[in-house]
Amino acid sequence: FLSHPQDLGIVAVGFSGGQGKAGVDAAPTALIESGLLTQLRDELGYRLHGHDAVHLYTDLVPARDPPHRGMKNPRAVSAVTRRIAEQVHAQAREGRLVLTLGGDHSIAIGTIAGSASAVRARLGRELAVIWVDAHADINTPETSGSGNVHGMPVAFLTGLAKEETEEGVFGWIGDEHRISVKKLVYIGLRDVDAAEKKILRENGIKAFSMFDIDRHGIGRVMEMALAHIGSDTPIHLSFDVDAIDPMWAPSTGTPVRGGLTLREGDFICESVHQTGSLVALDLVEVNPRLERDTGNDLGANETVRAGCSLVRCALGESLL
Ligand code: HAR
Ligand code: MN
Ligand code: MN
Ligand code: MN
Repeated sequence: FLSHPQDLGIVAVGFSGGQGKAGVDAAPTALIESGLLTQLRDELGYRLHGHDAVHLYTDLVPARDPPHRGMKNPRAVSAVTRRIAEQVHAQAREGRLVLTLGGDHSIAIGTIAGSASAVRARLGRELAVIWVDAHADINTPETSGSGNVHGMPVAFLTGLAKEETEEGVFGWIGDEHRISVKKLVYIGLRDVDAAEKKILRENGIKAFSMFDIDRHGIGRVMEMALAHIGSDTPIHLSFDVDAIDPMWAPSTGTPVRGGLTLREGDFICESVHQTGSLVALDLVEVNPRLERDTGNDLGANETVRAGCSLVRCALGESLL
């Protein structure tokens, strides 16, 4: 689906307003400083575009941003994700693979809106999404207990949550930006709110929890996940580092024990790469500050290292 498969559009996003913990905004710089982009260029042979800037979008954050439908920082998240959608769309329109380095998971409202609209415009196709996460991130503003928008992106992207009018805070999200619940697959779930379980059930959304991975093994789960999407469908992989067990990725805002091993995470990325259908990739929720501030530099570094490995695997490092 890519006209320039060796060209990689980079969108580095230091944004943390979708949740309450500072430090996730420092992830793109930490990932880049640990050598990720150099590796993609020198070892995997990608031509990089847009990699000169880490976007903080401070100009888009309003001084006053009171809750809207219970959402925290609604205008900031809306303005930033809208800008991200434009950036991702512009890269994807060129037929490039797009890599977004977050940032908290609210930014996926922008990345997926941007790649879904570009895939529609460029190929007339619907985008499939593989969402790898401990969490389902499918709360509506009304079902969310936290008000954190990083727990809601999938609801906005599938149209399960909407604004009444285009003037509403997230009113810029239109049909061209949305994905079908039928083309969405979850992997790694283990901390899903009761209201989210109801949403998954009622909409028949395909989800492979940690239970399914233990039962079938990650190999079979990936076969089933990719079969559900169907071959010959462009894929956006949105990878929340908290899907990986805190043993390897402790430096993240909402760690949940009992997660994927590092190898299972890499395997998911390798399997998606192998389809040849990957058009966009997000790596989110790396927060290098959390462990560092408690004196655990190792925990922060390991998390960054896990993130780099996932990205390289999705971009073909394991190919022989
Ligand atoms: N479900 C909870 C909420 O809505 C926690 C969501 C945590 N989300 C992330 N991203 N860390 O996956 O607030
Ligand atoms: Mn998430
Ligand atoms: Mn998560
Ligand atoms: Mn929970």
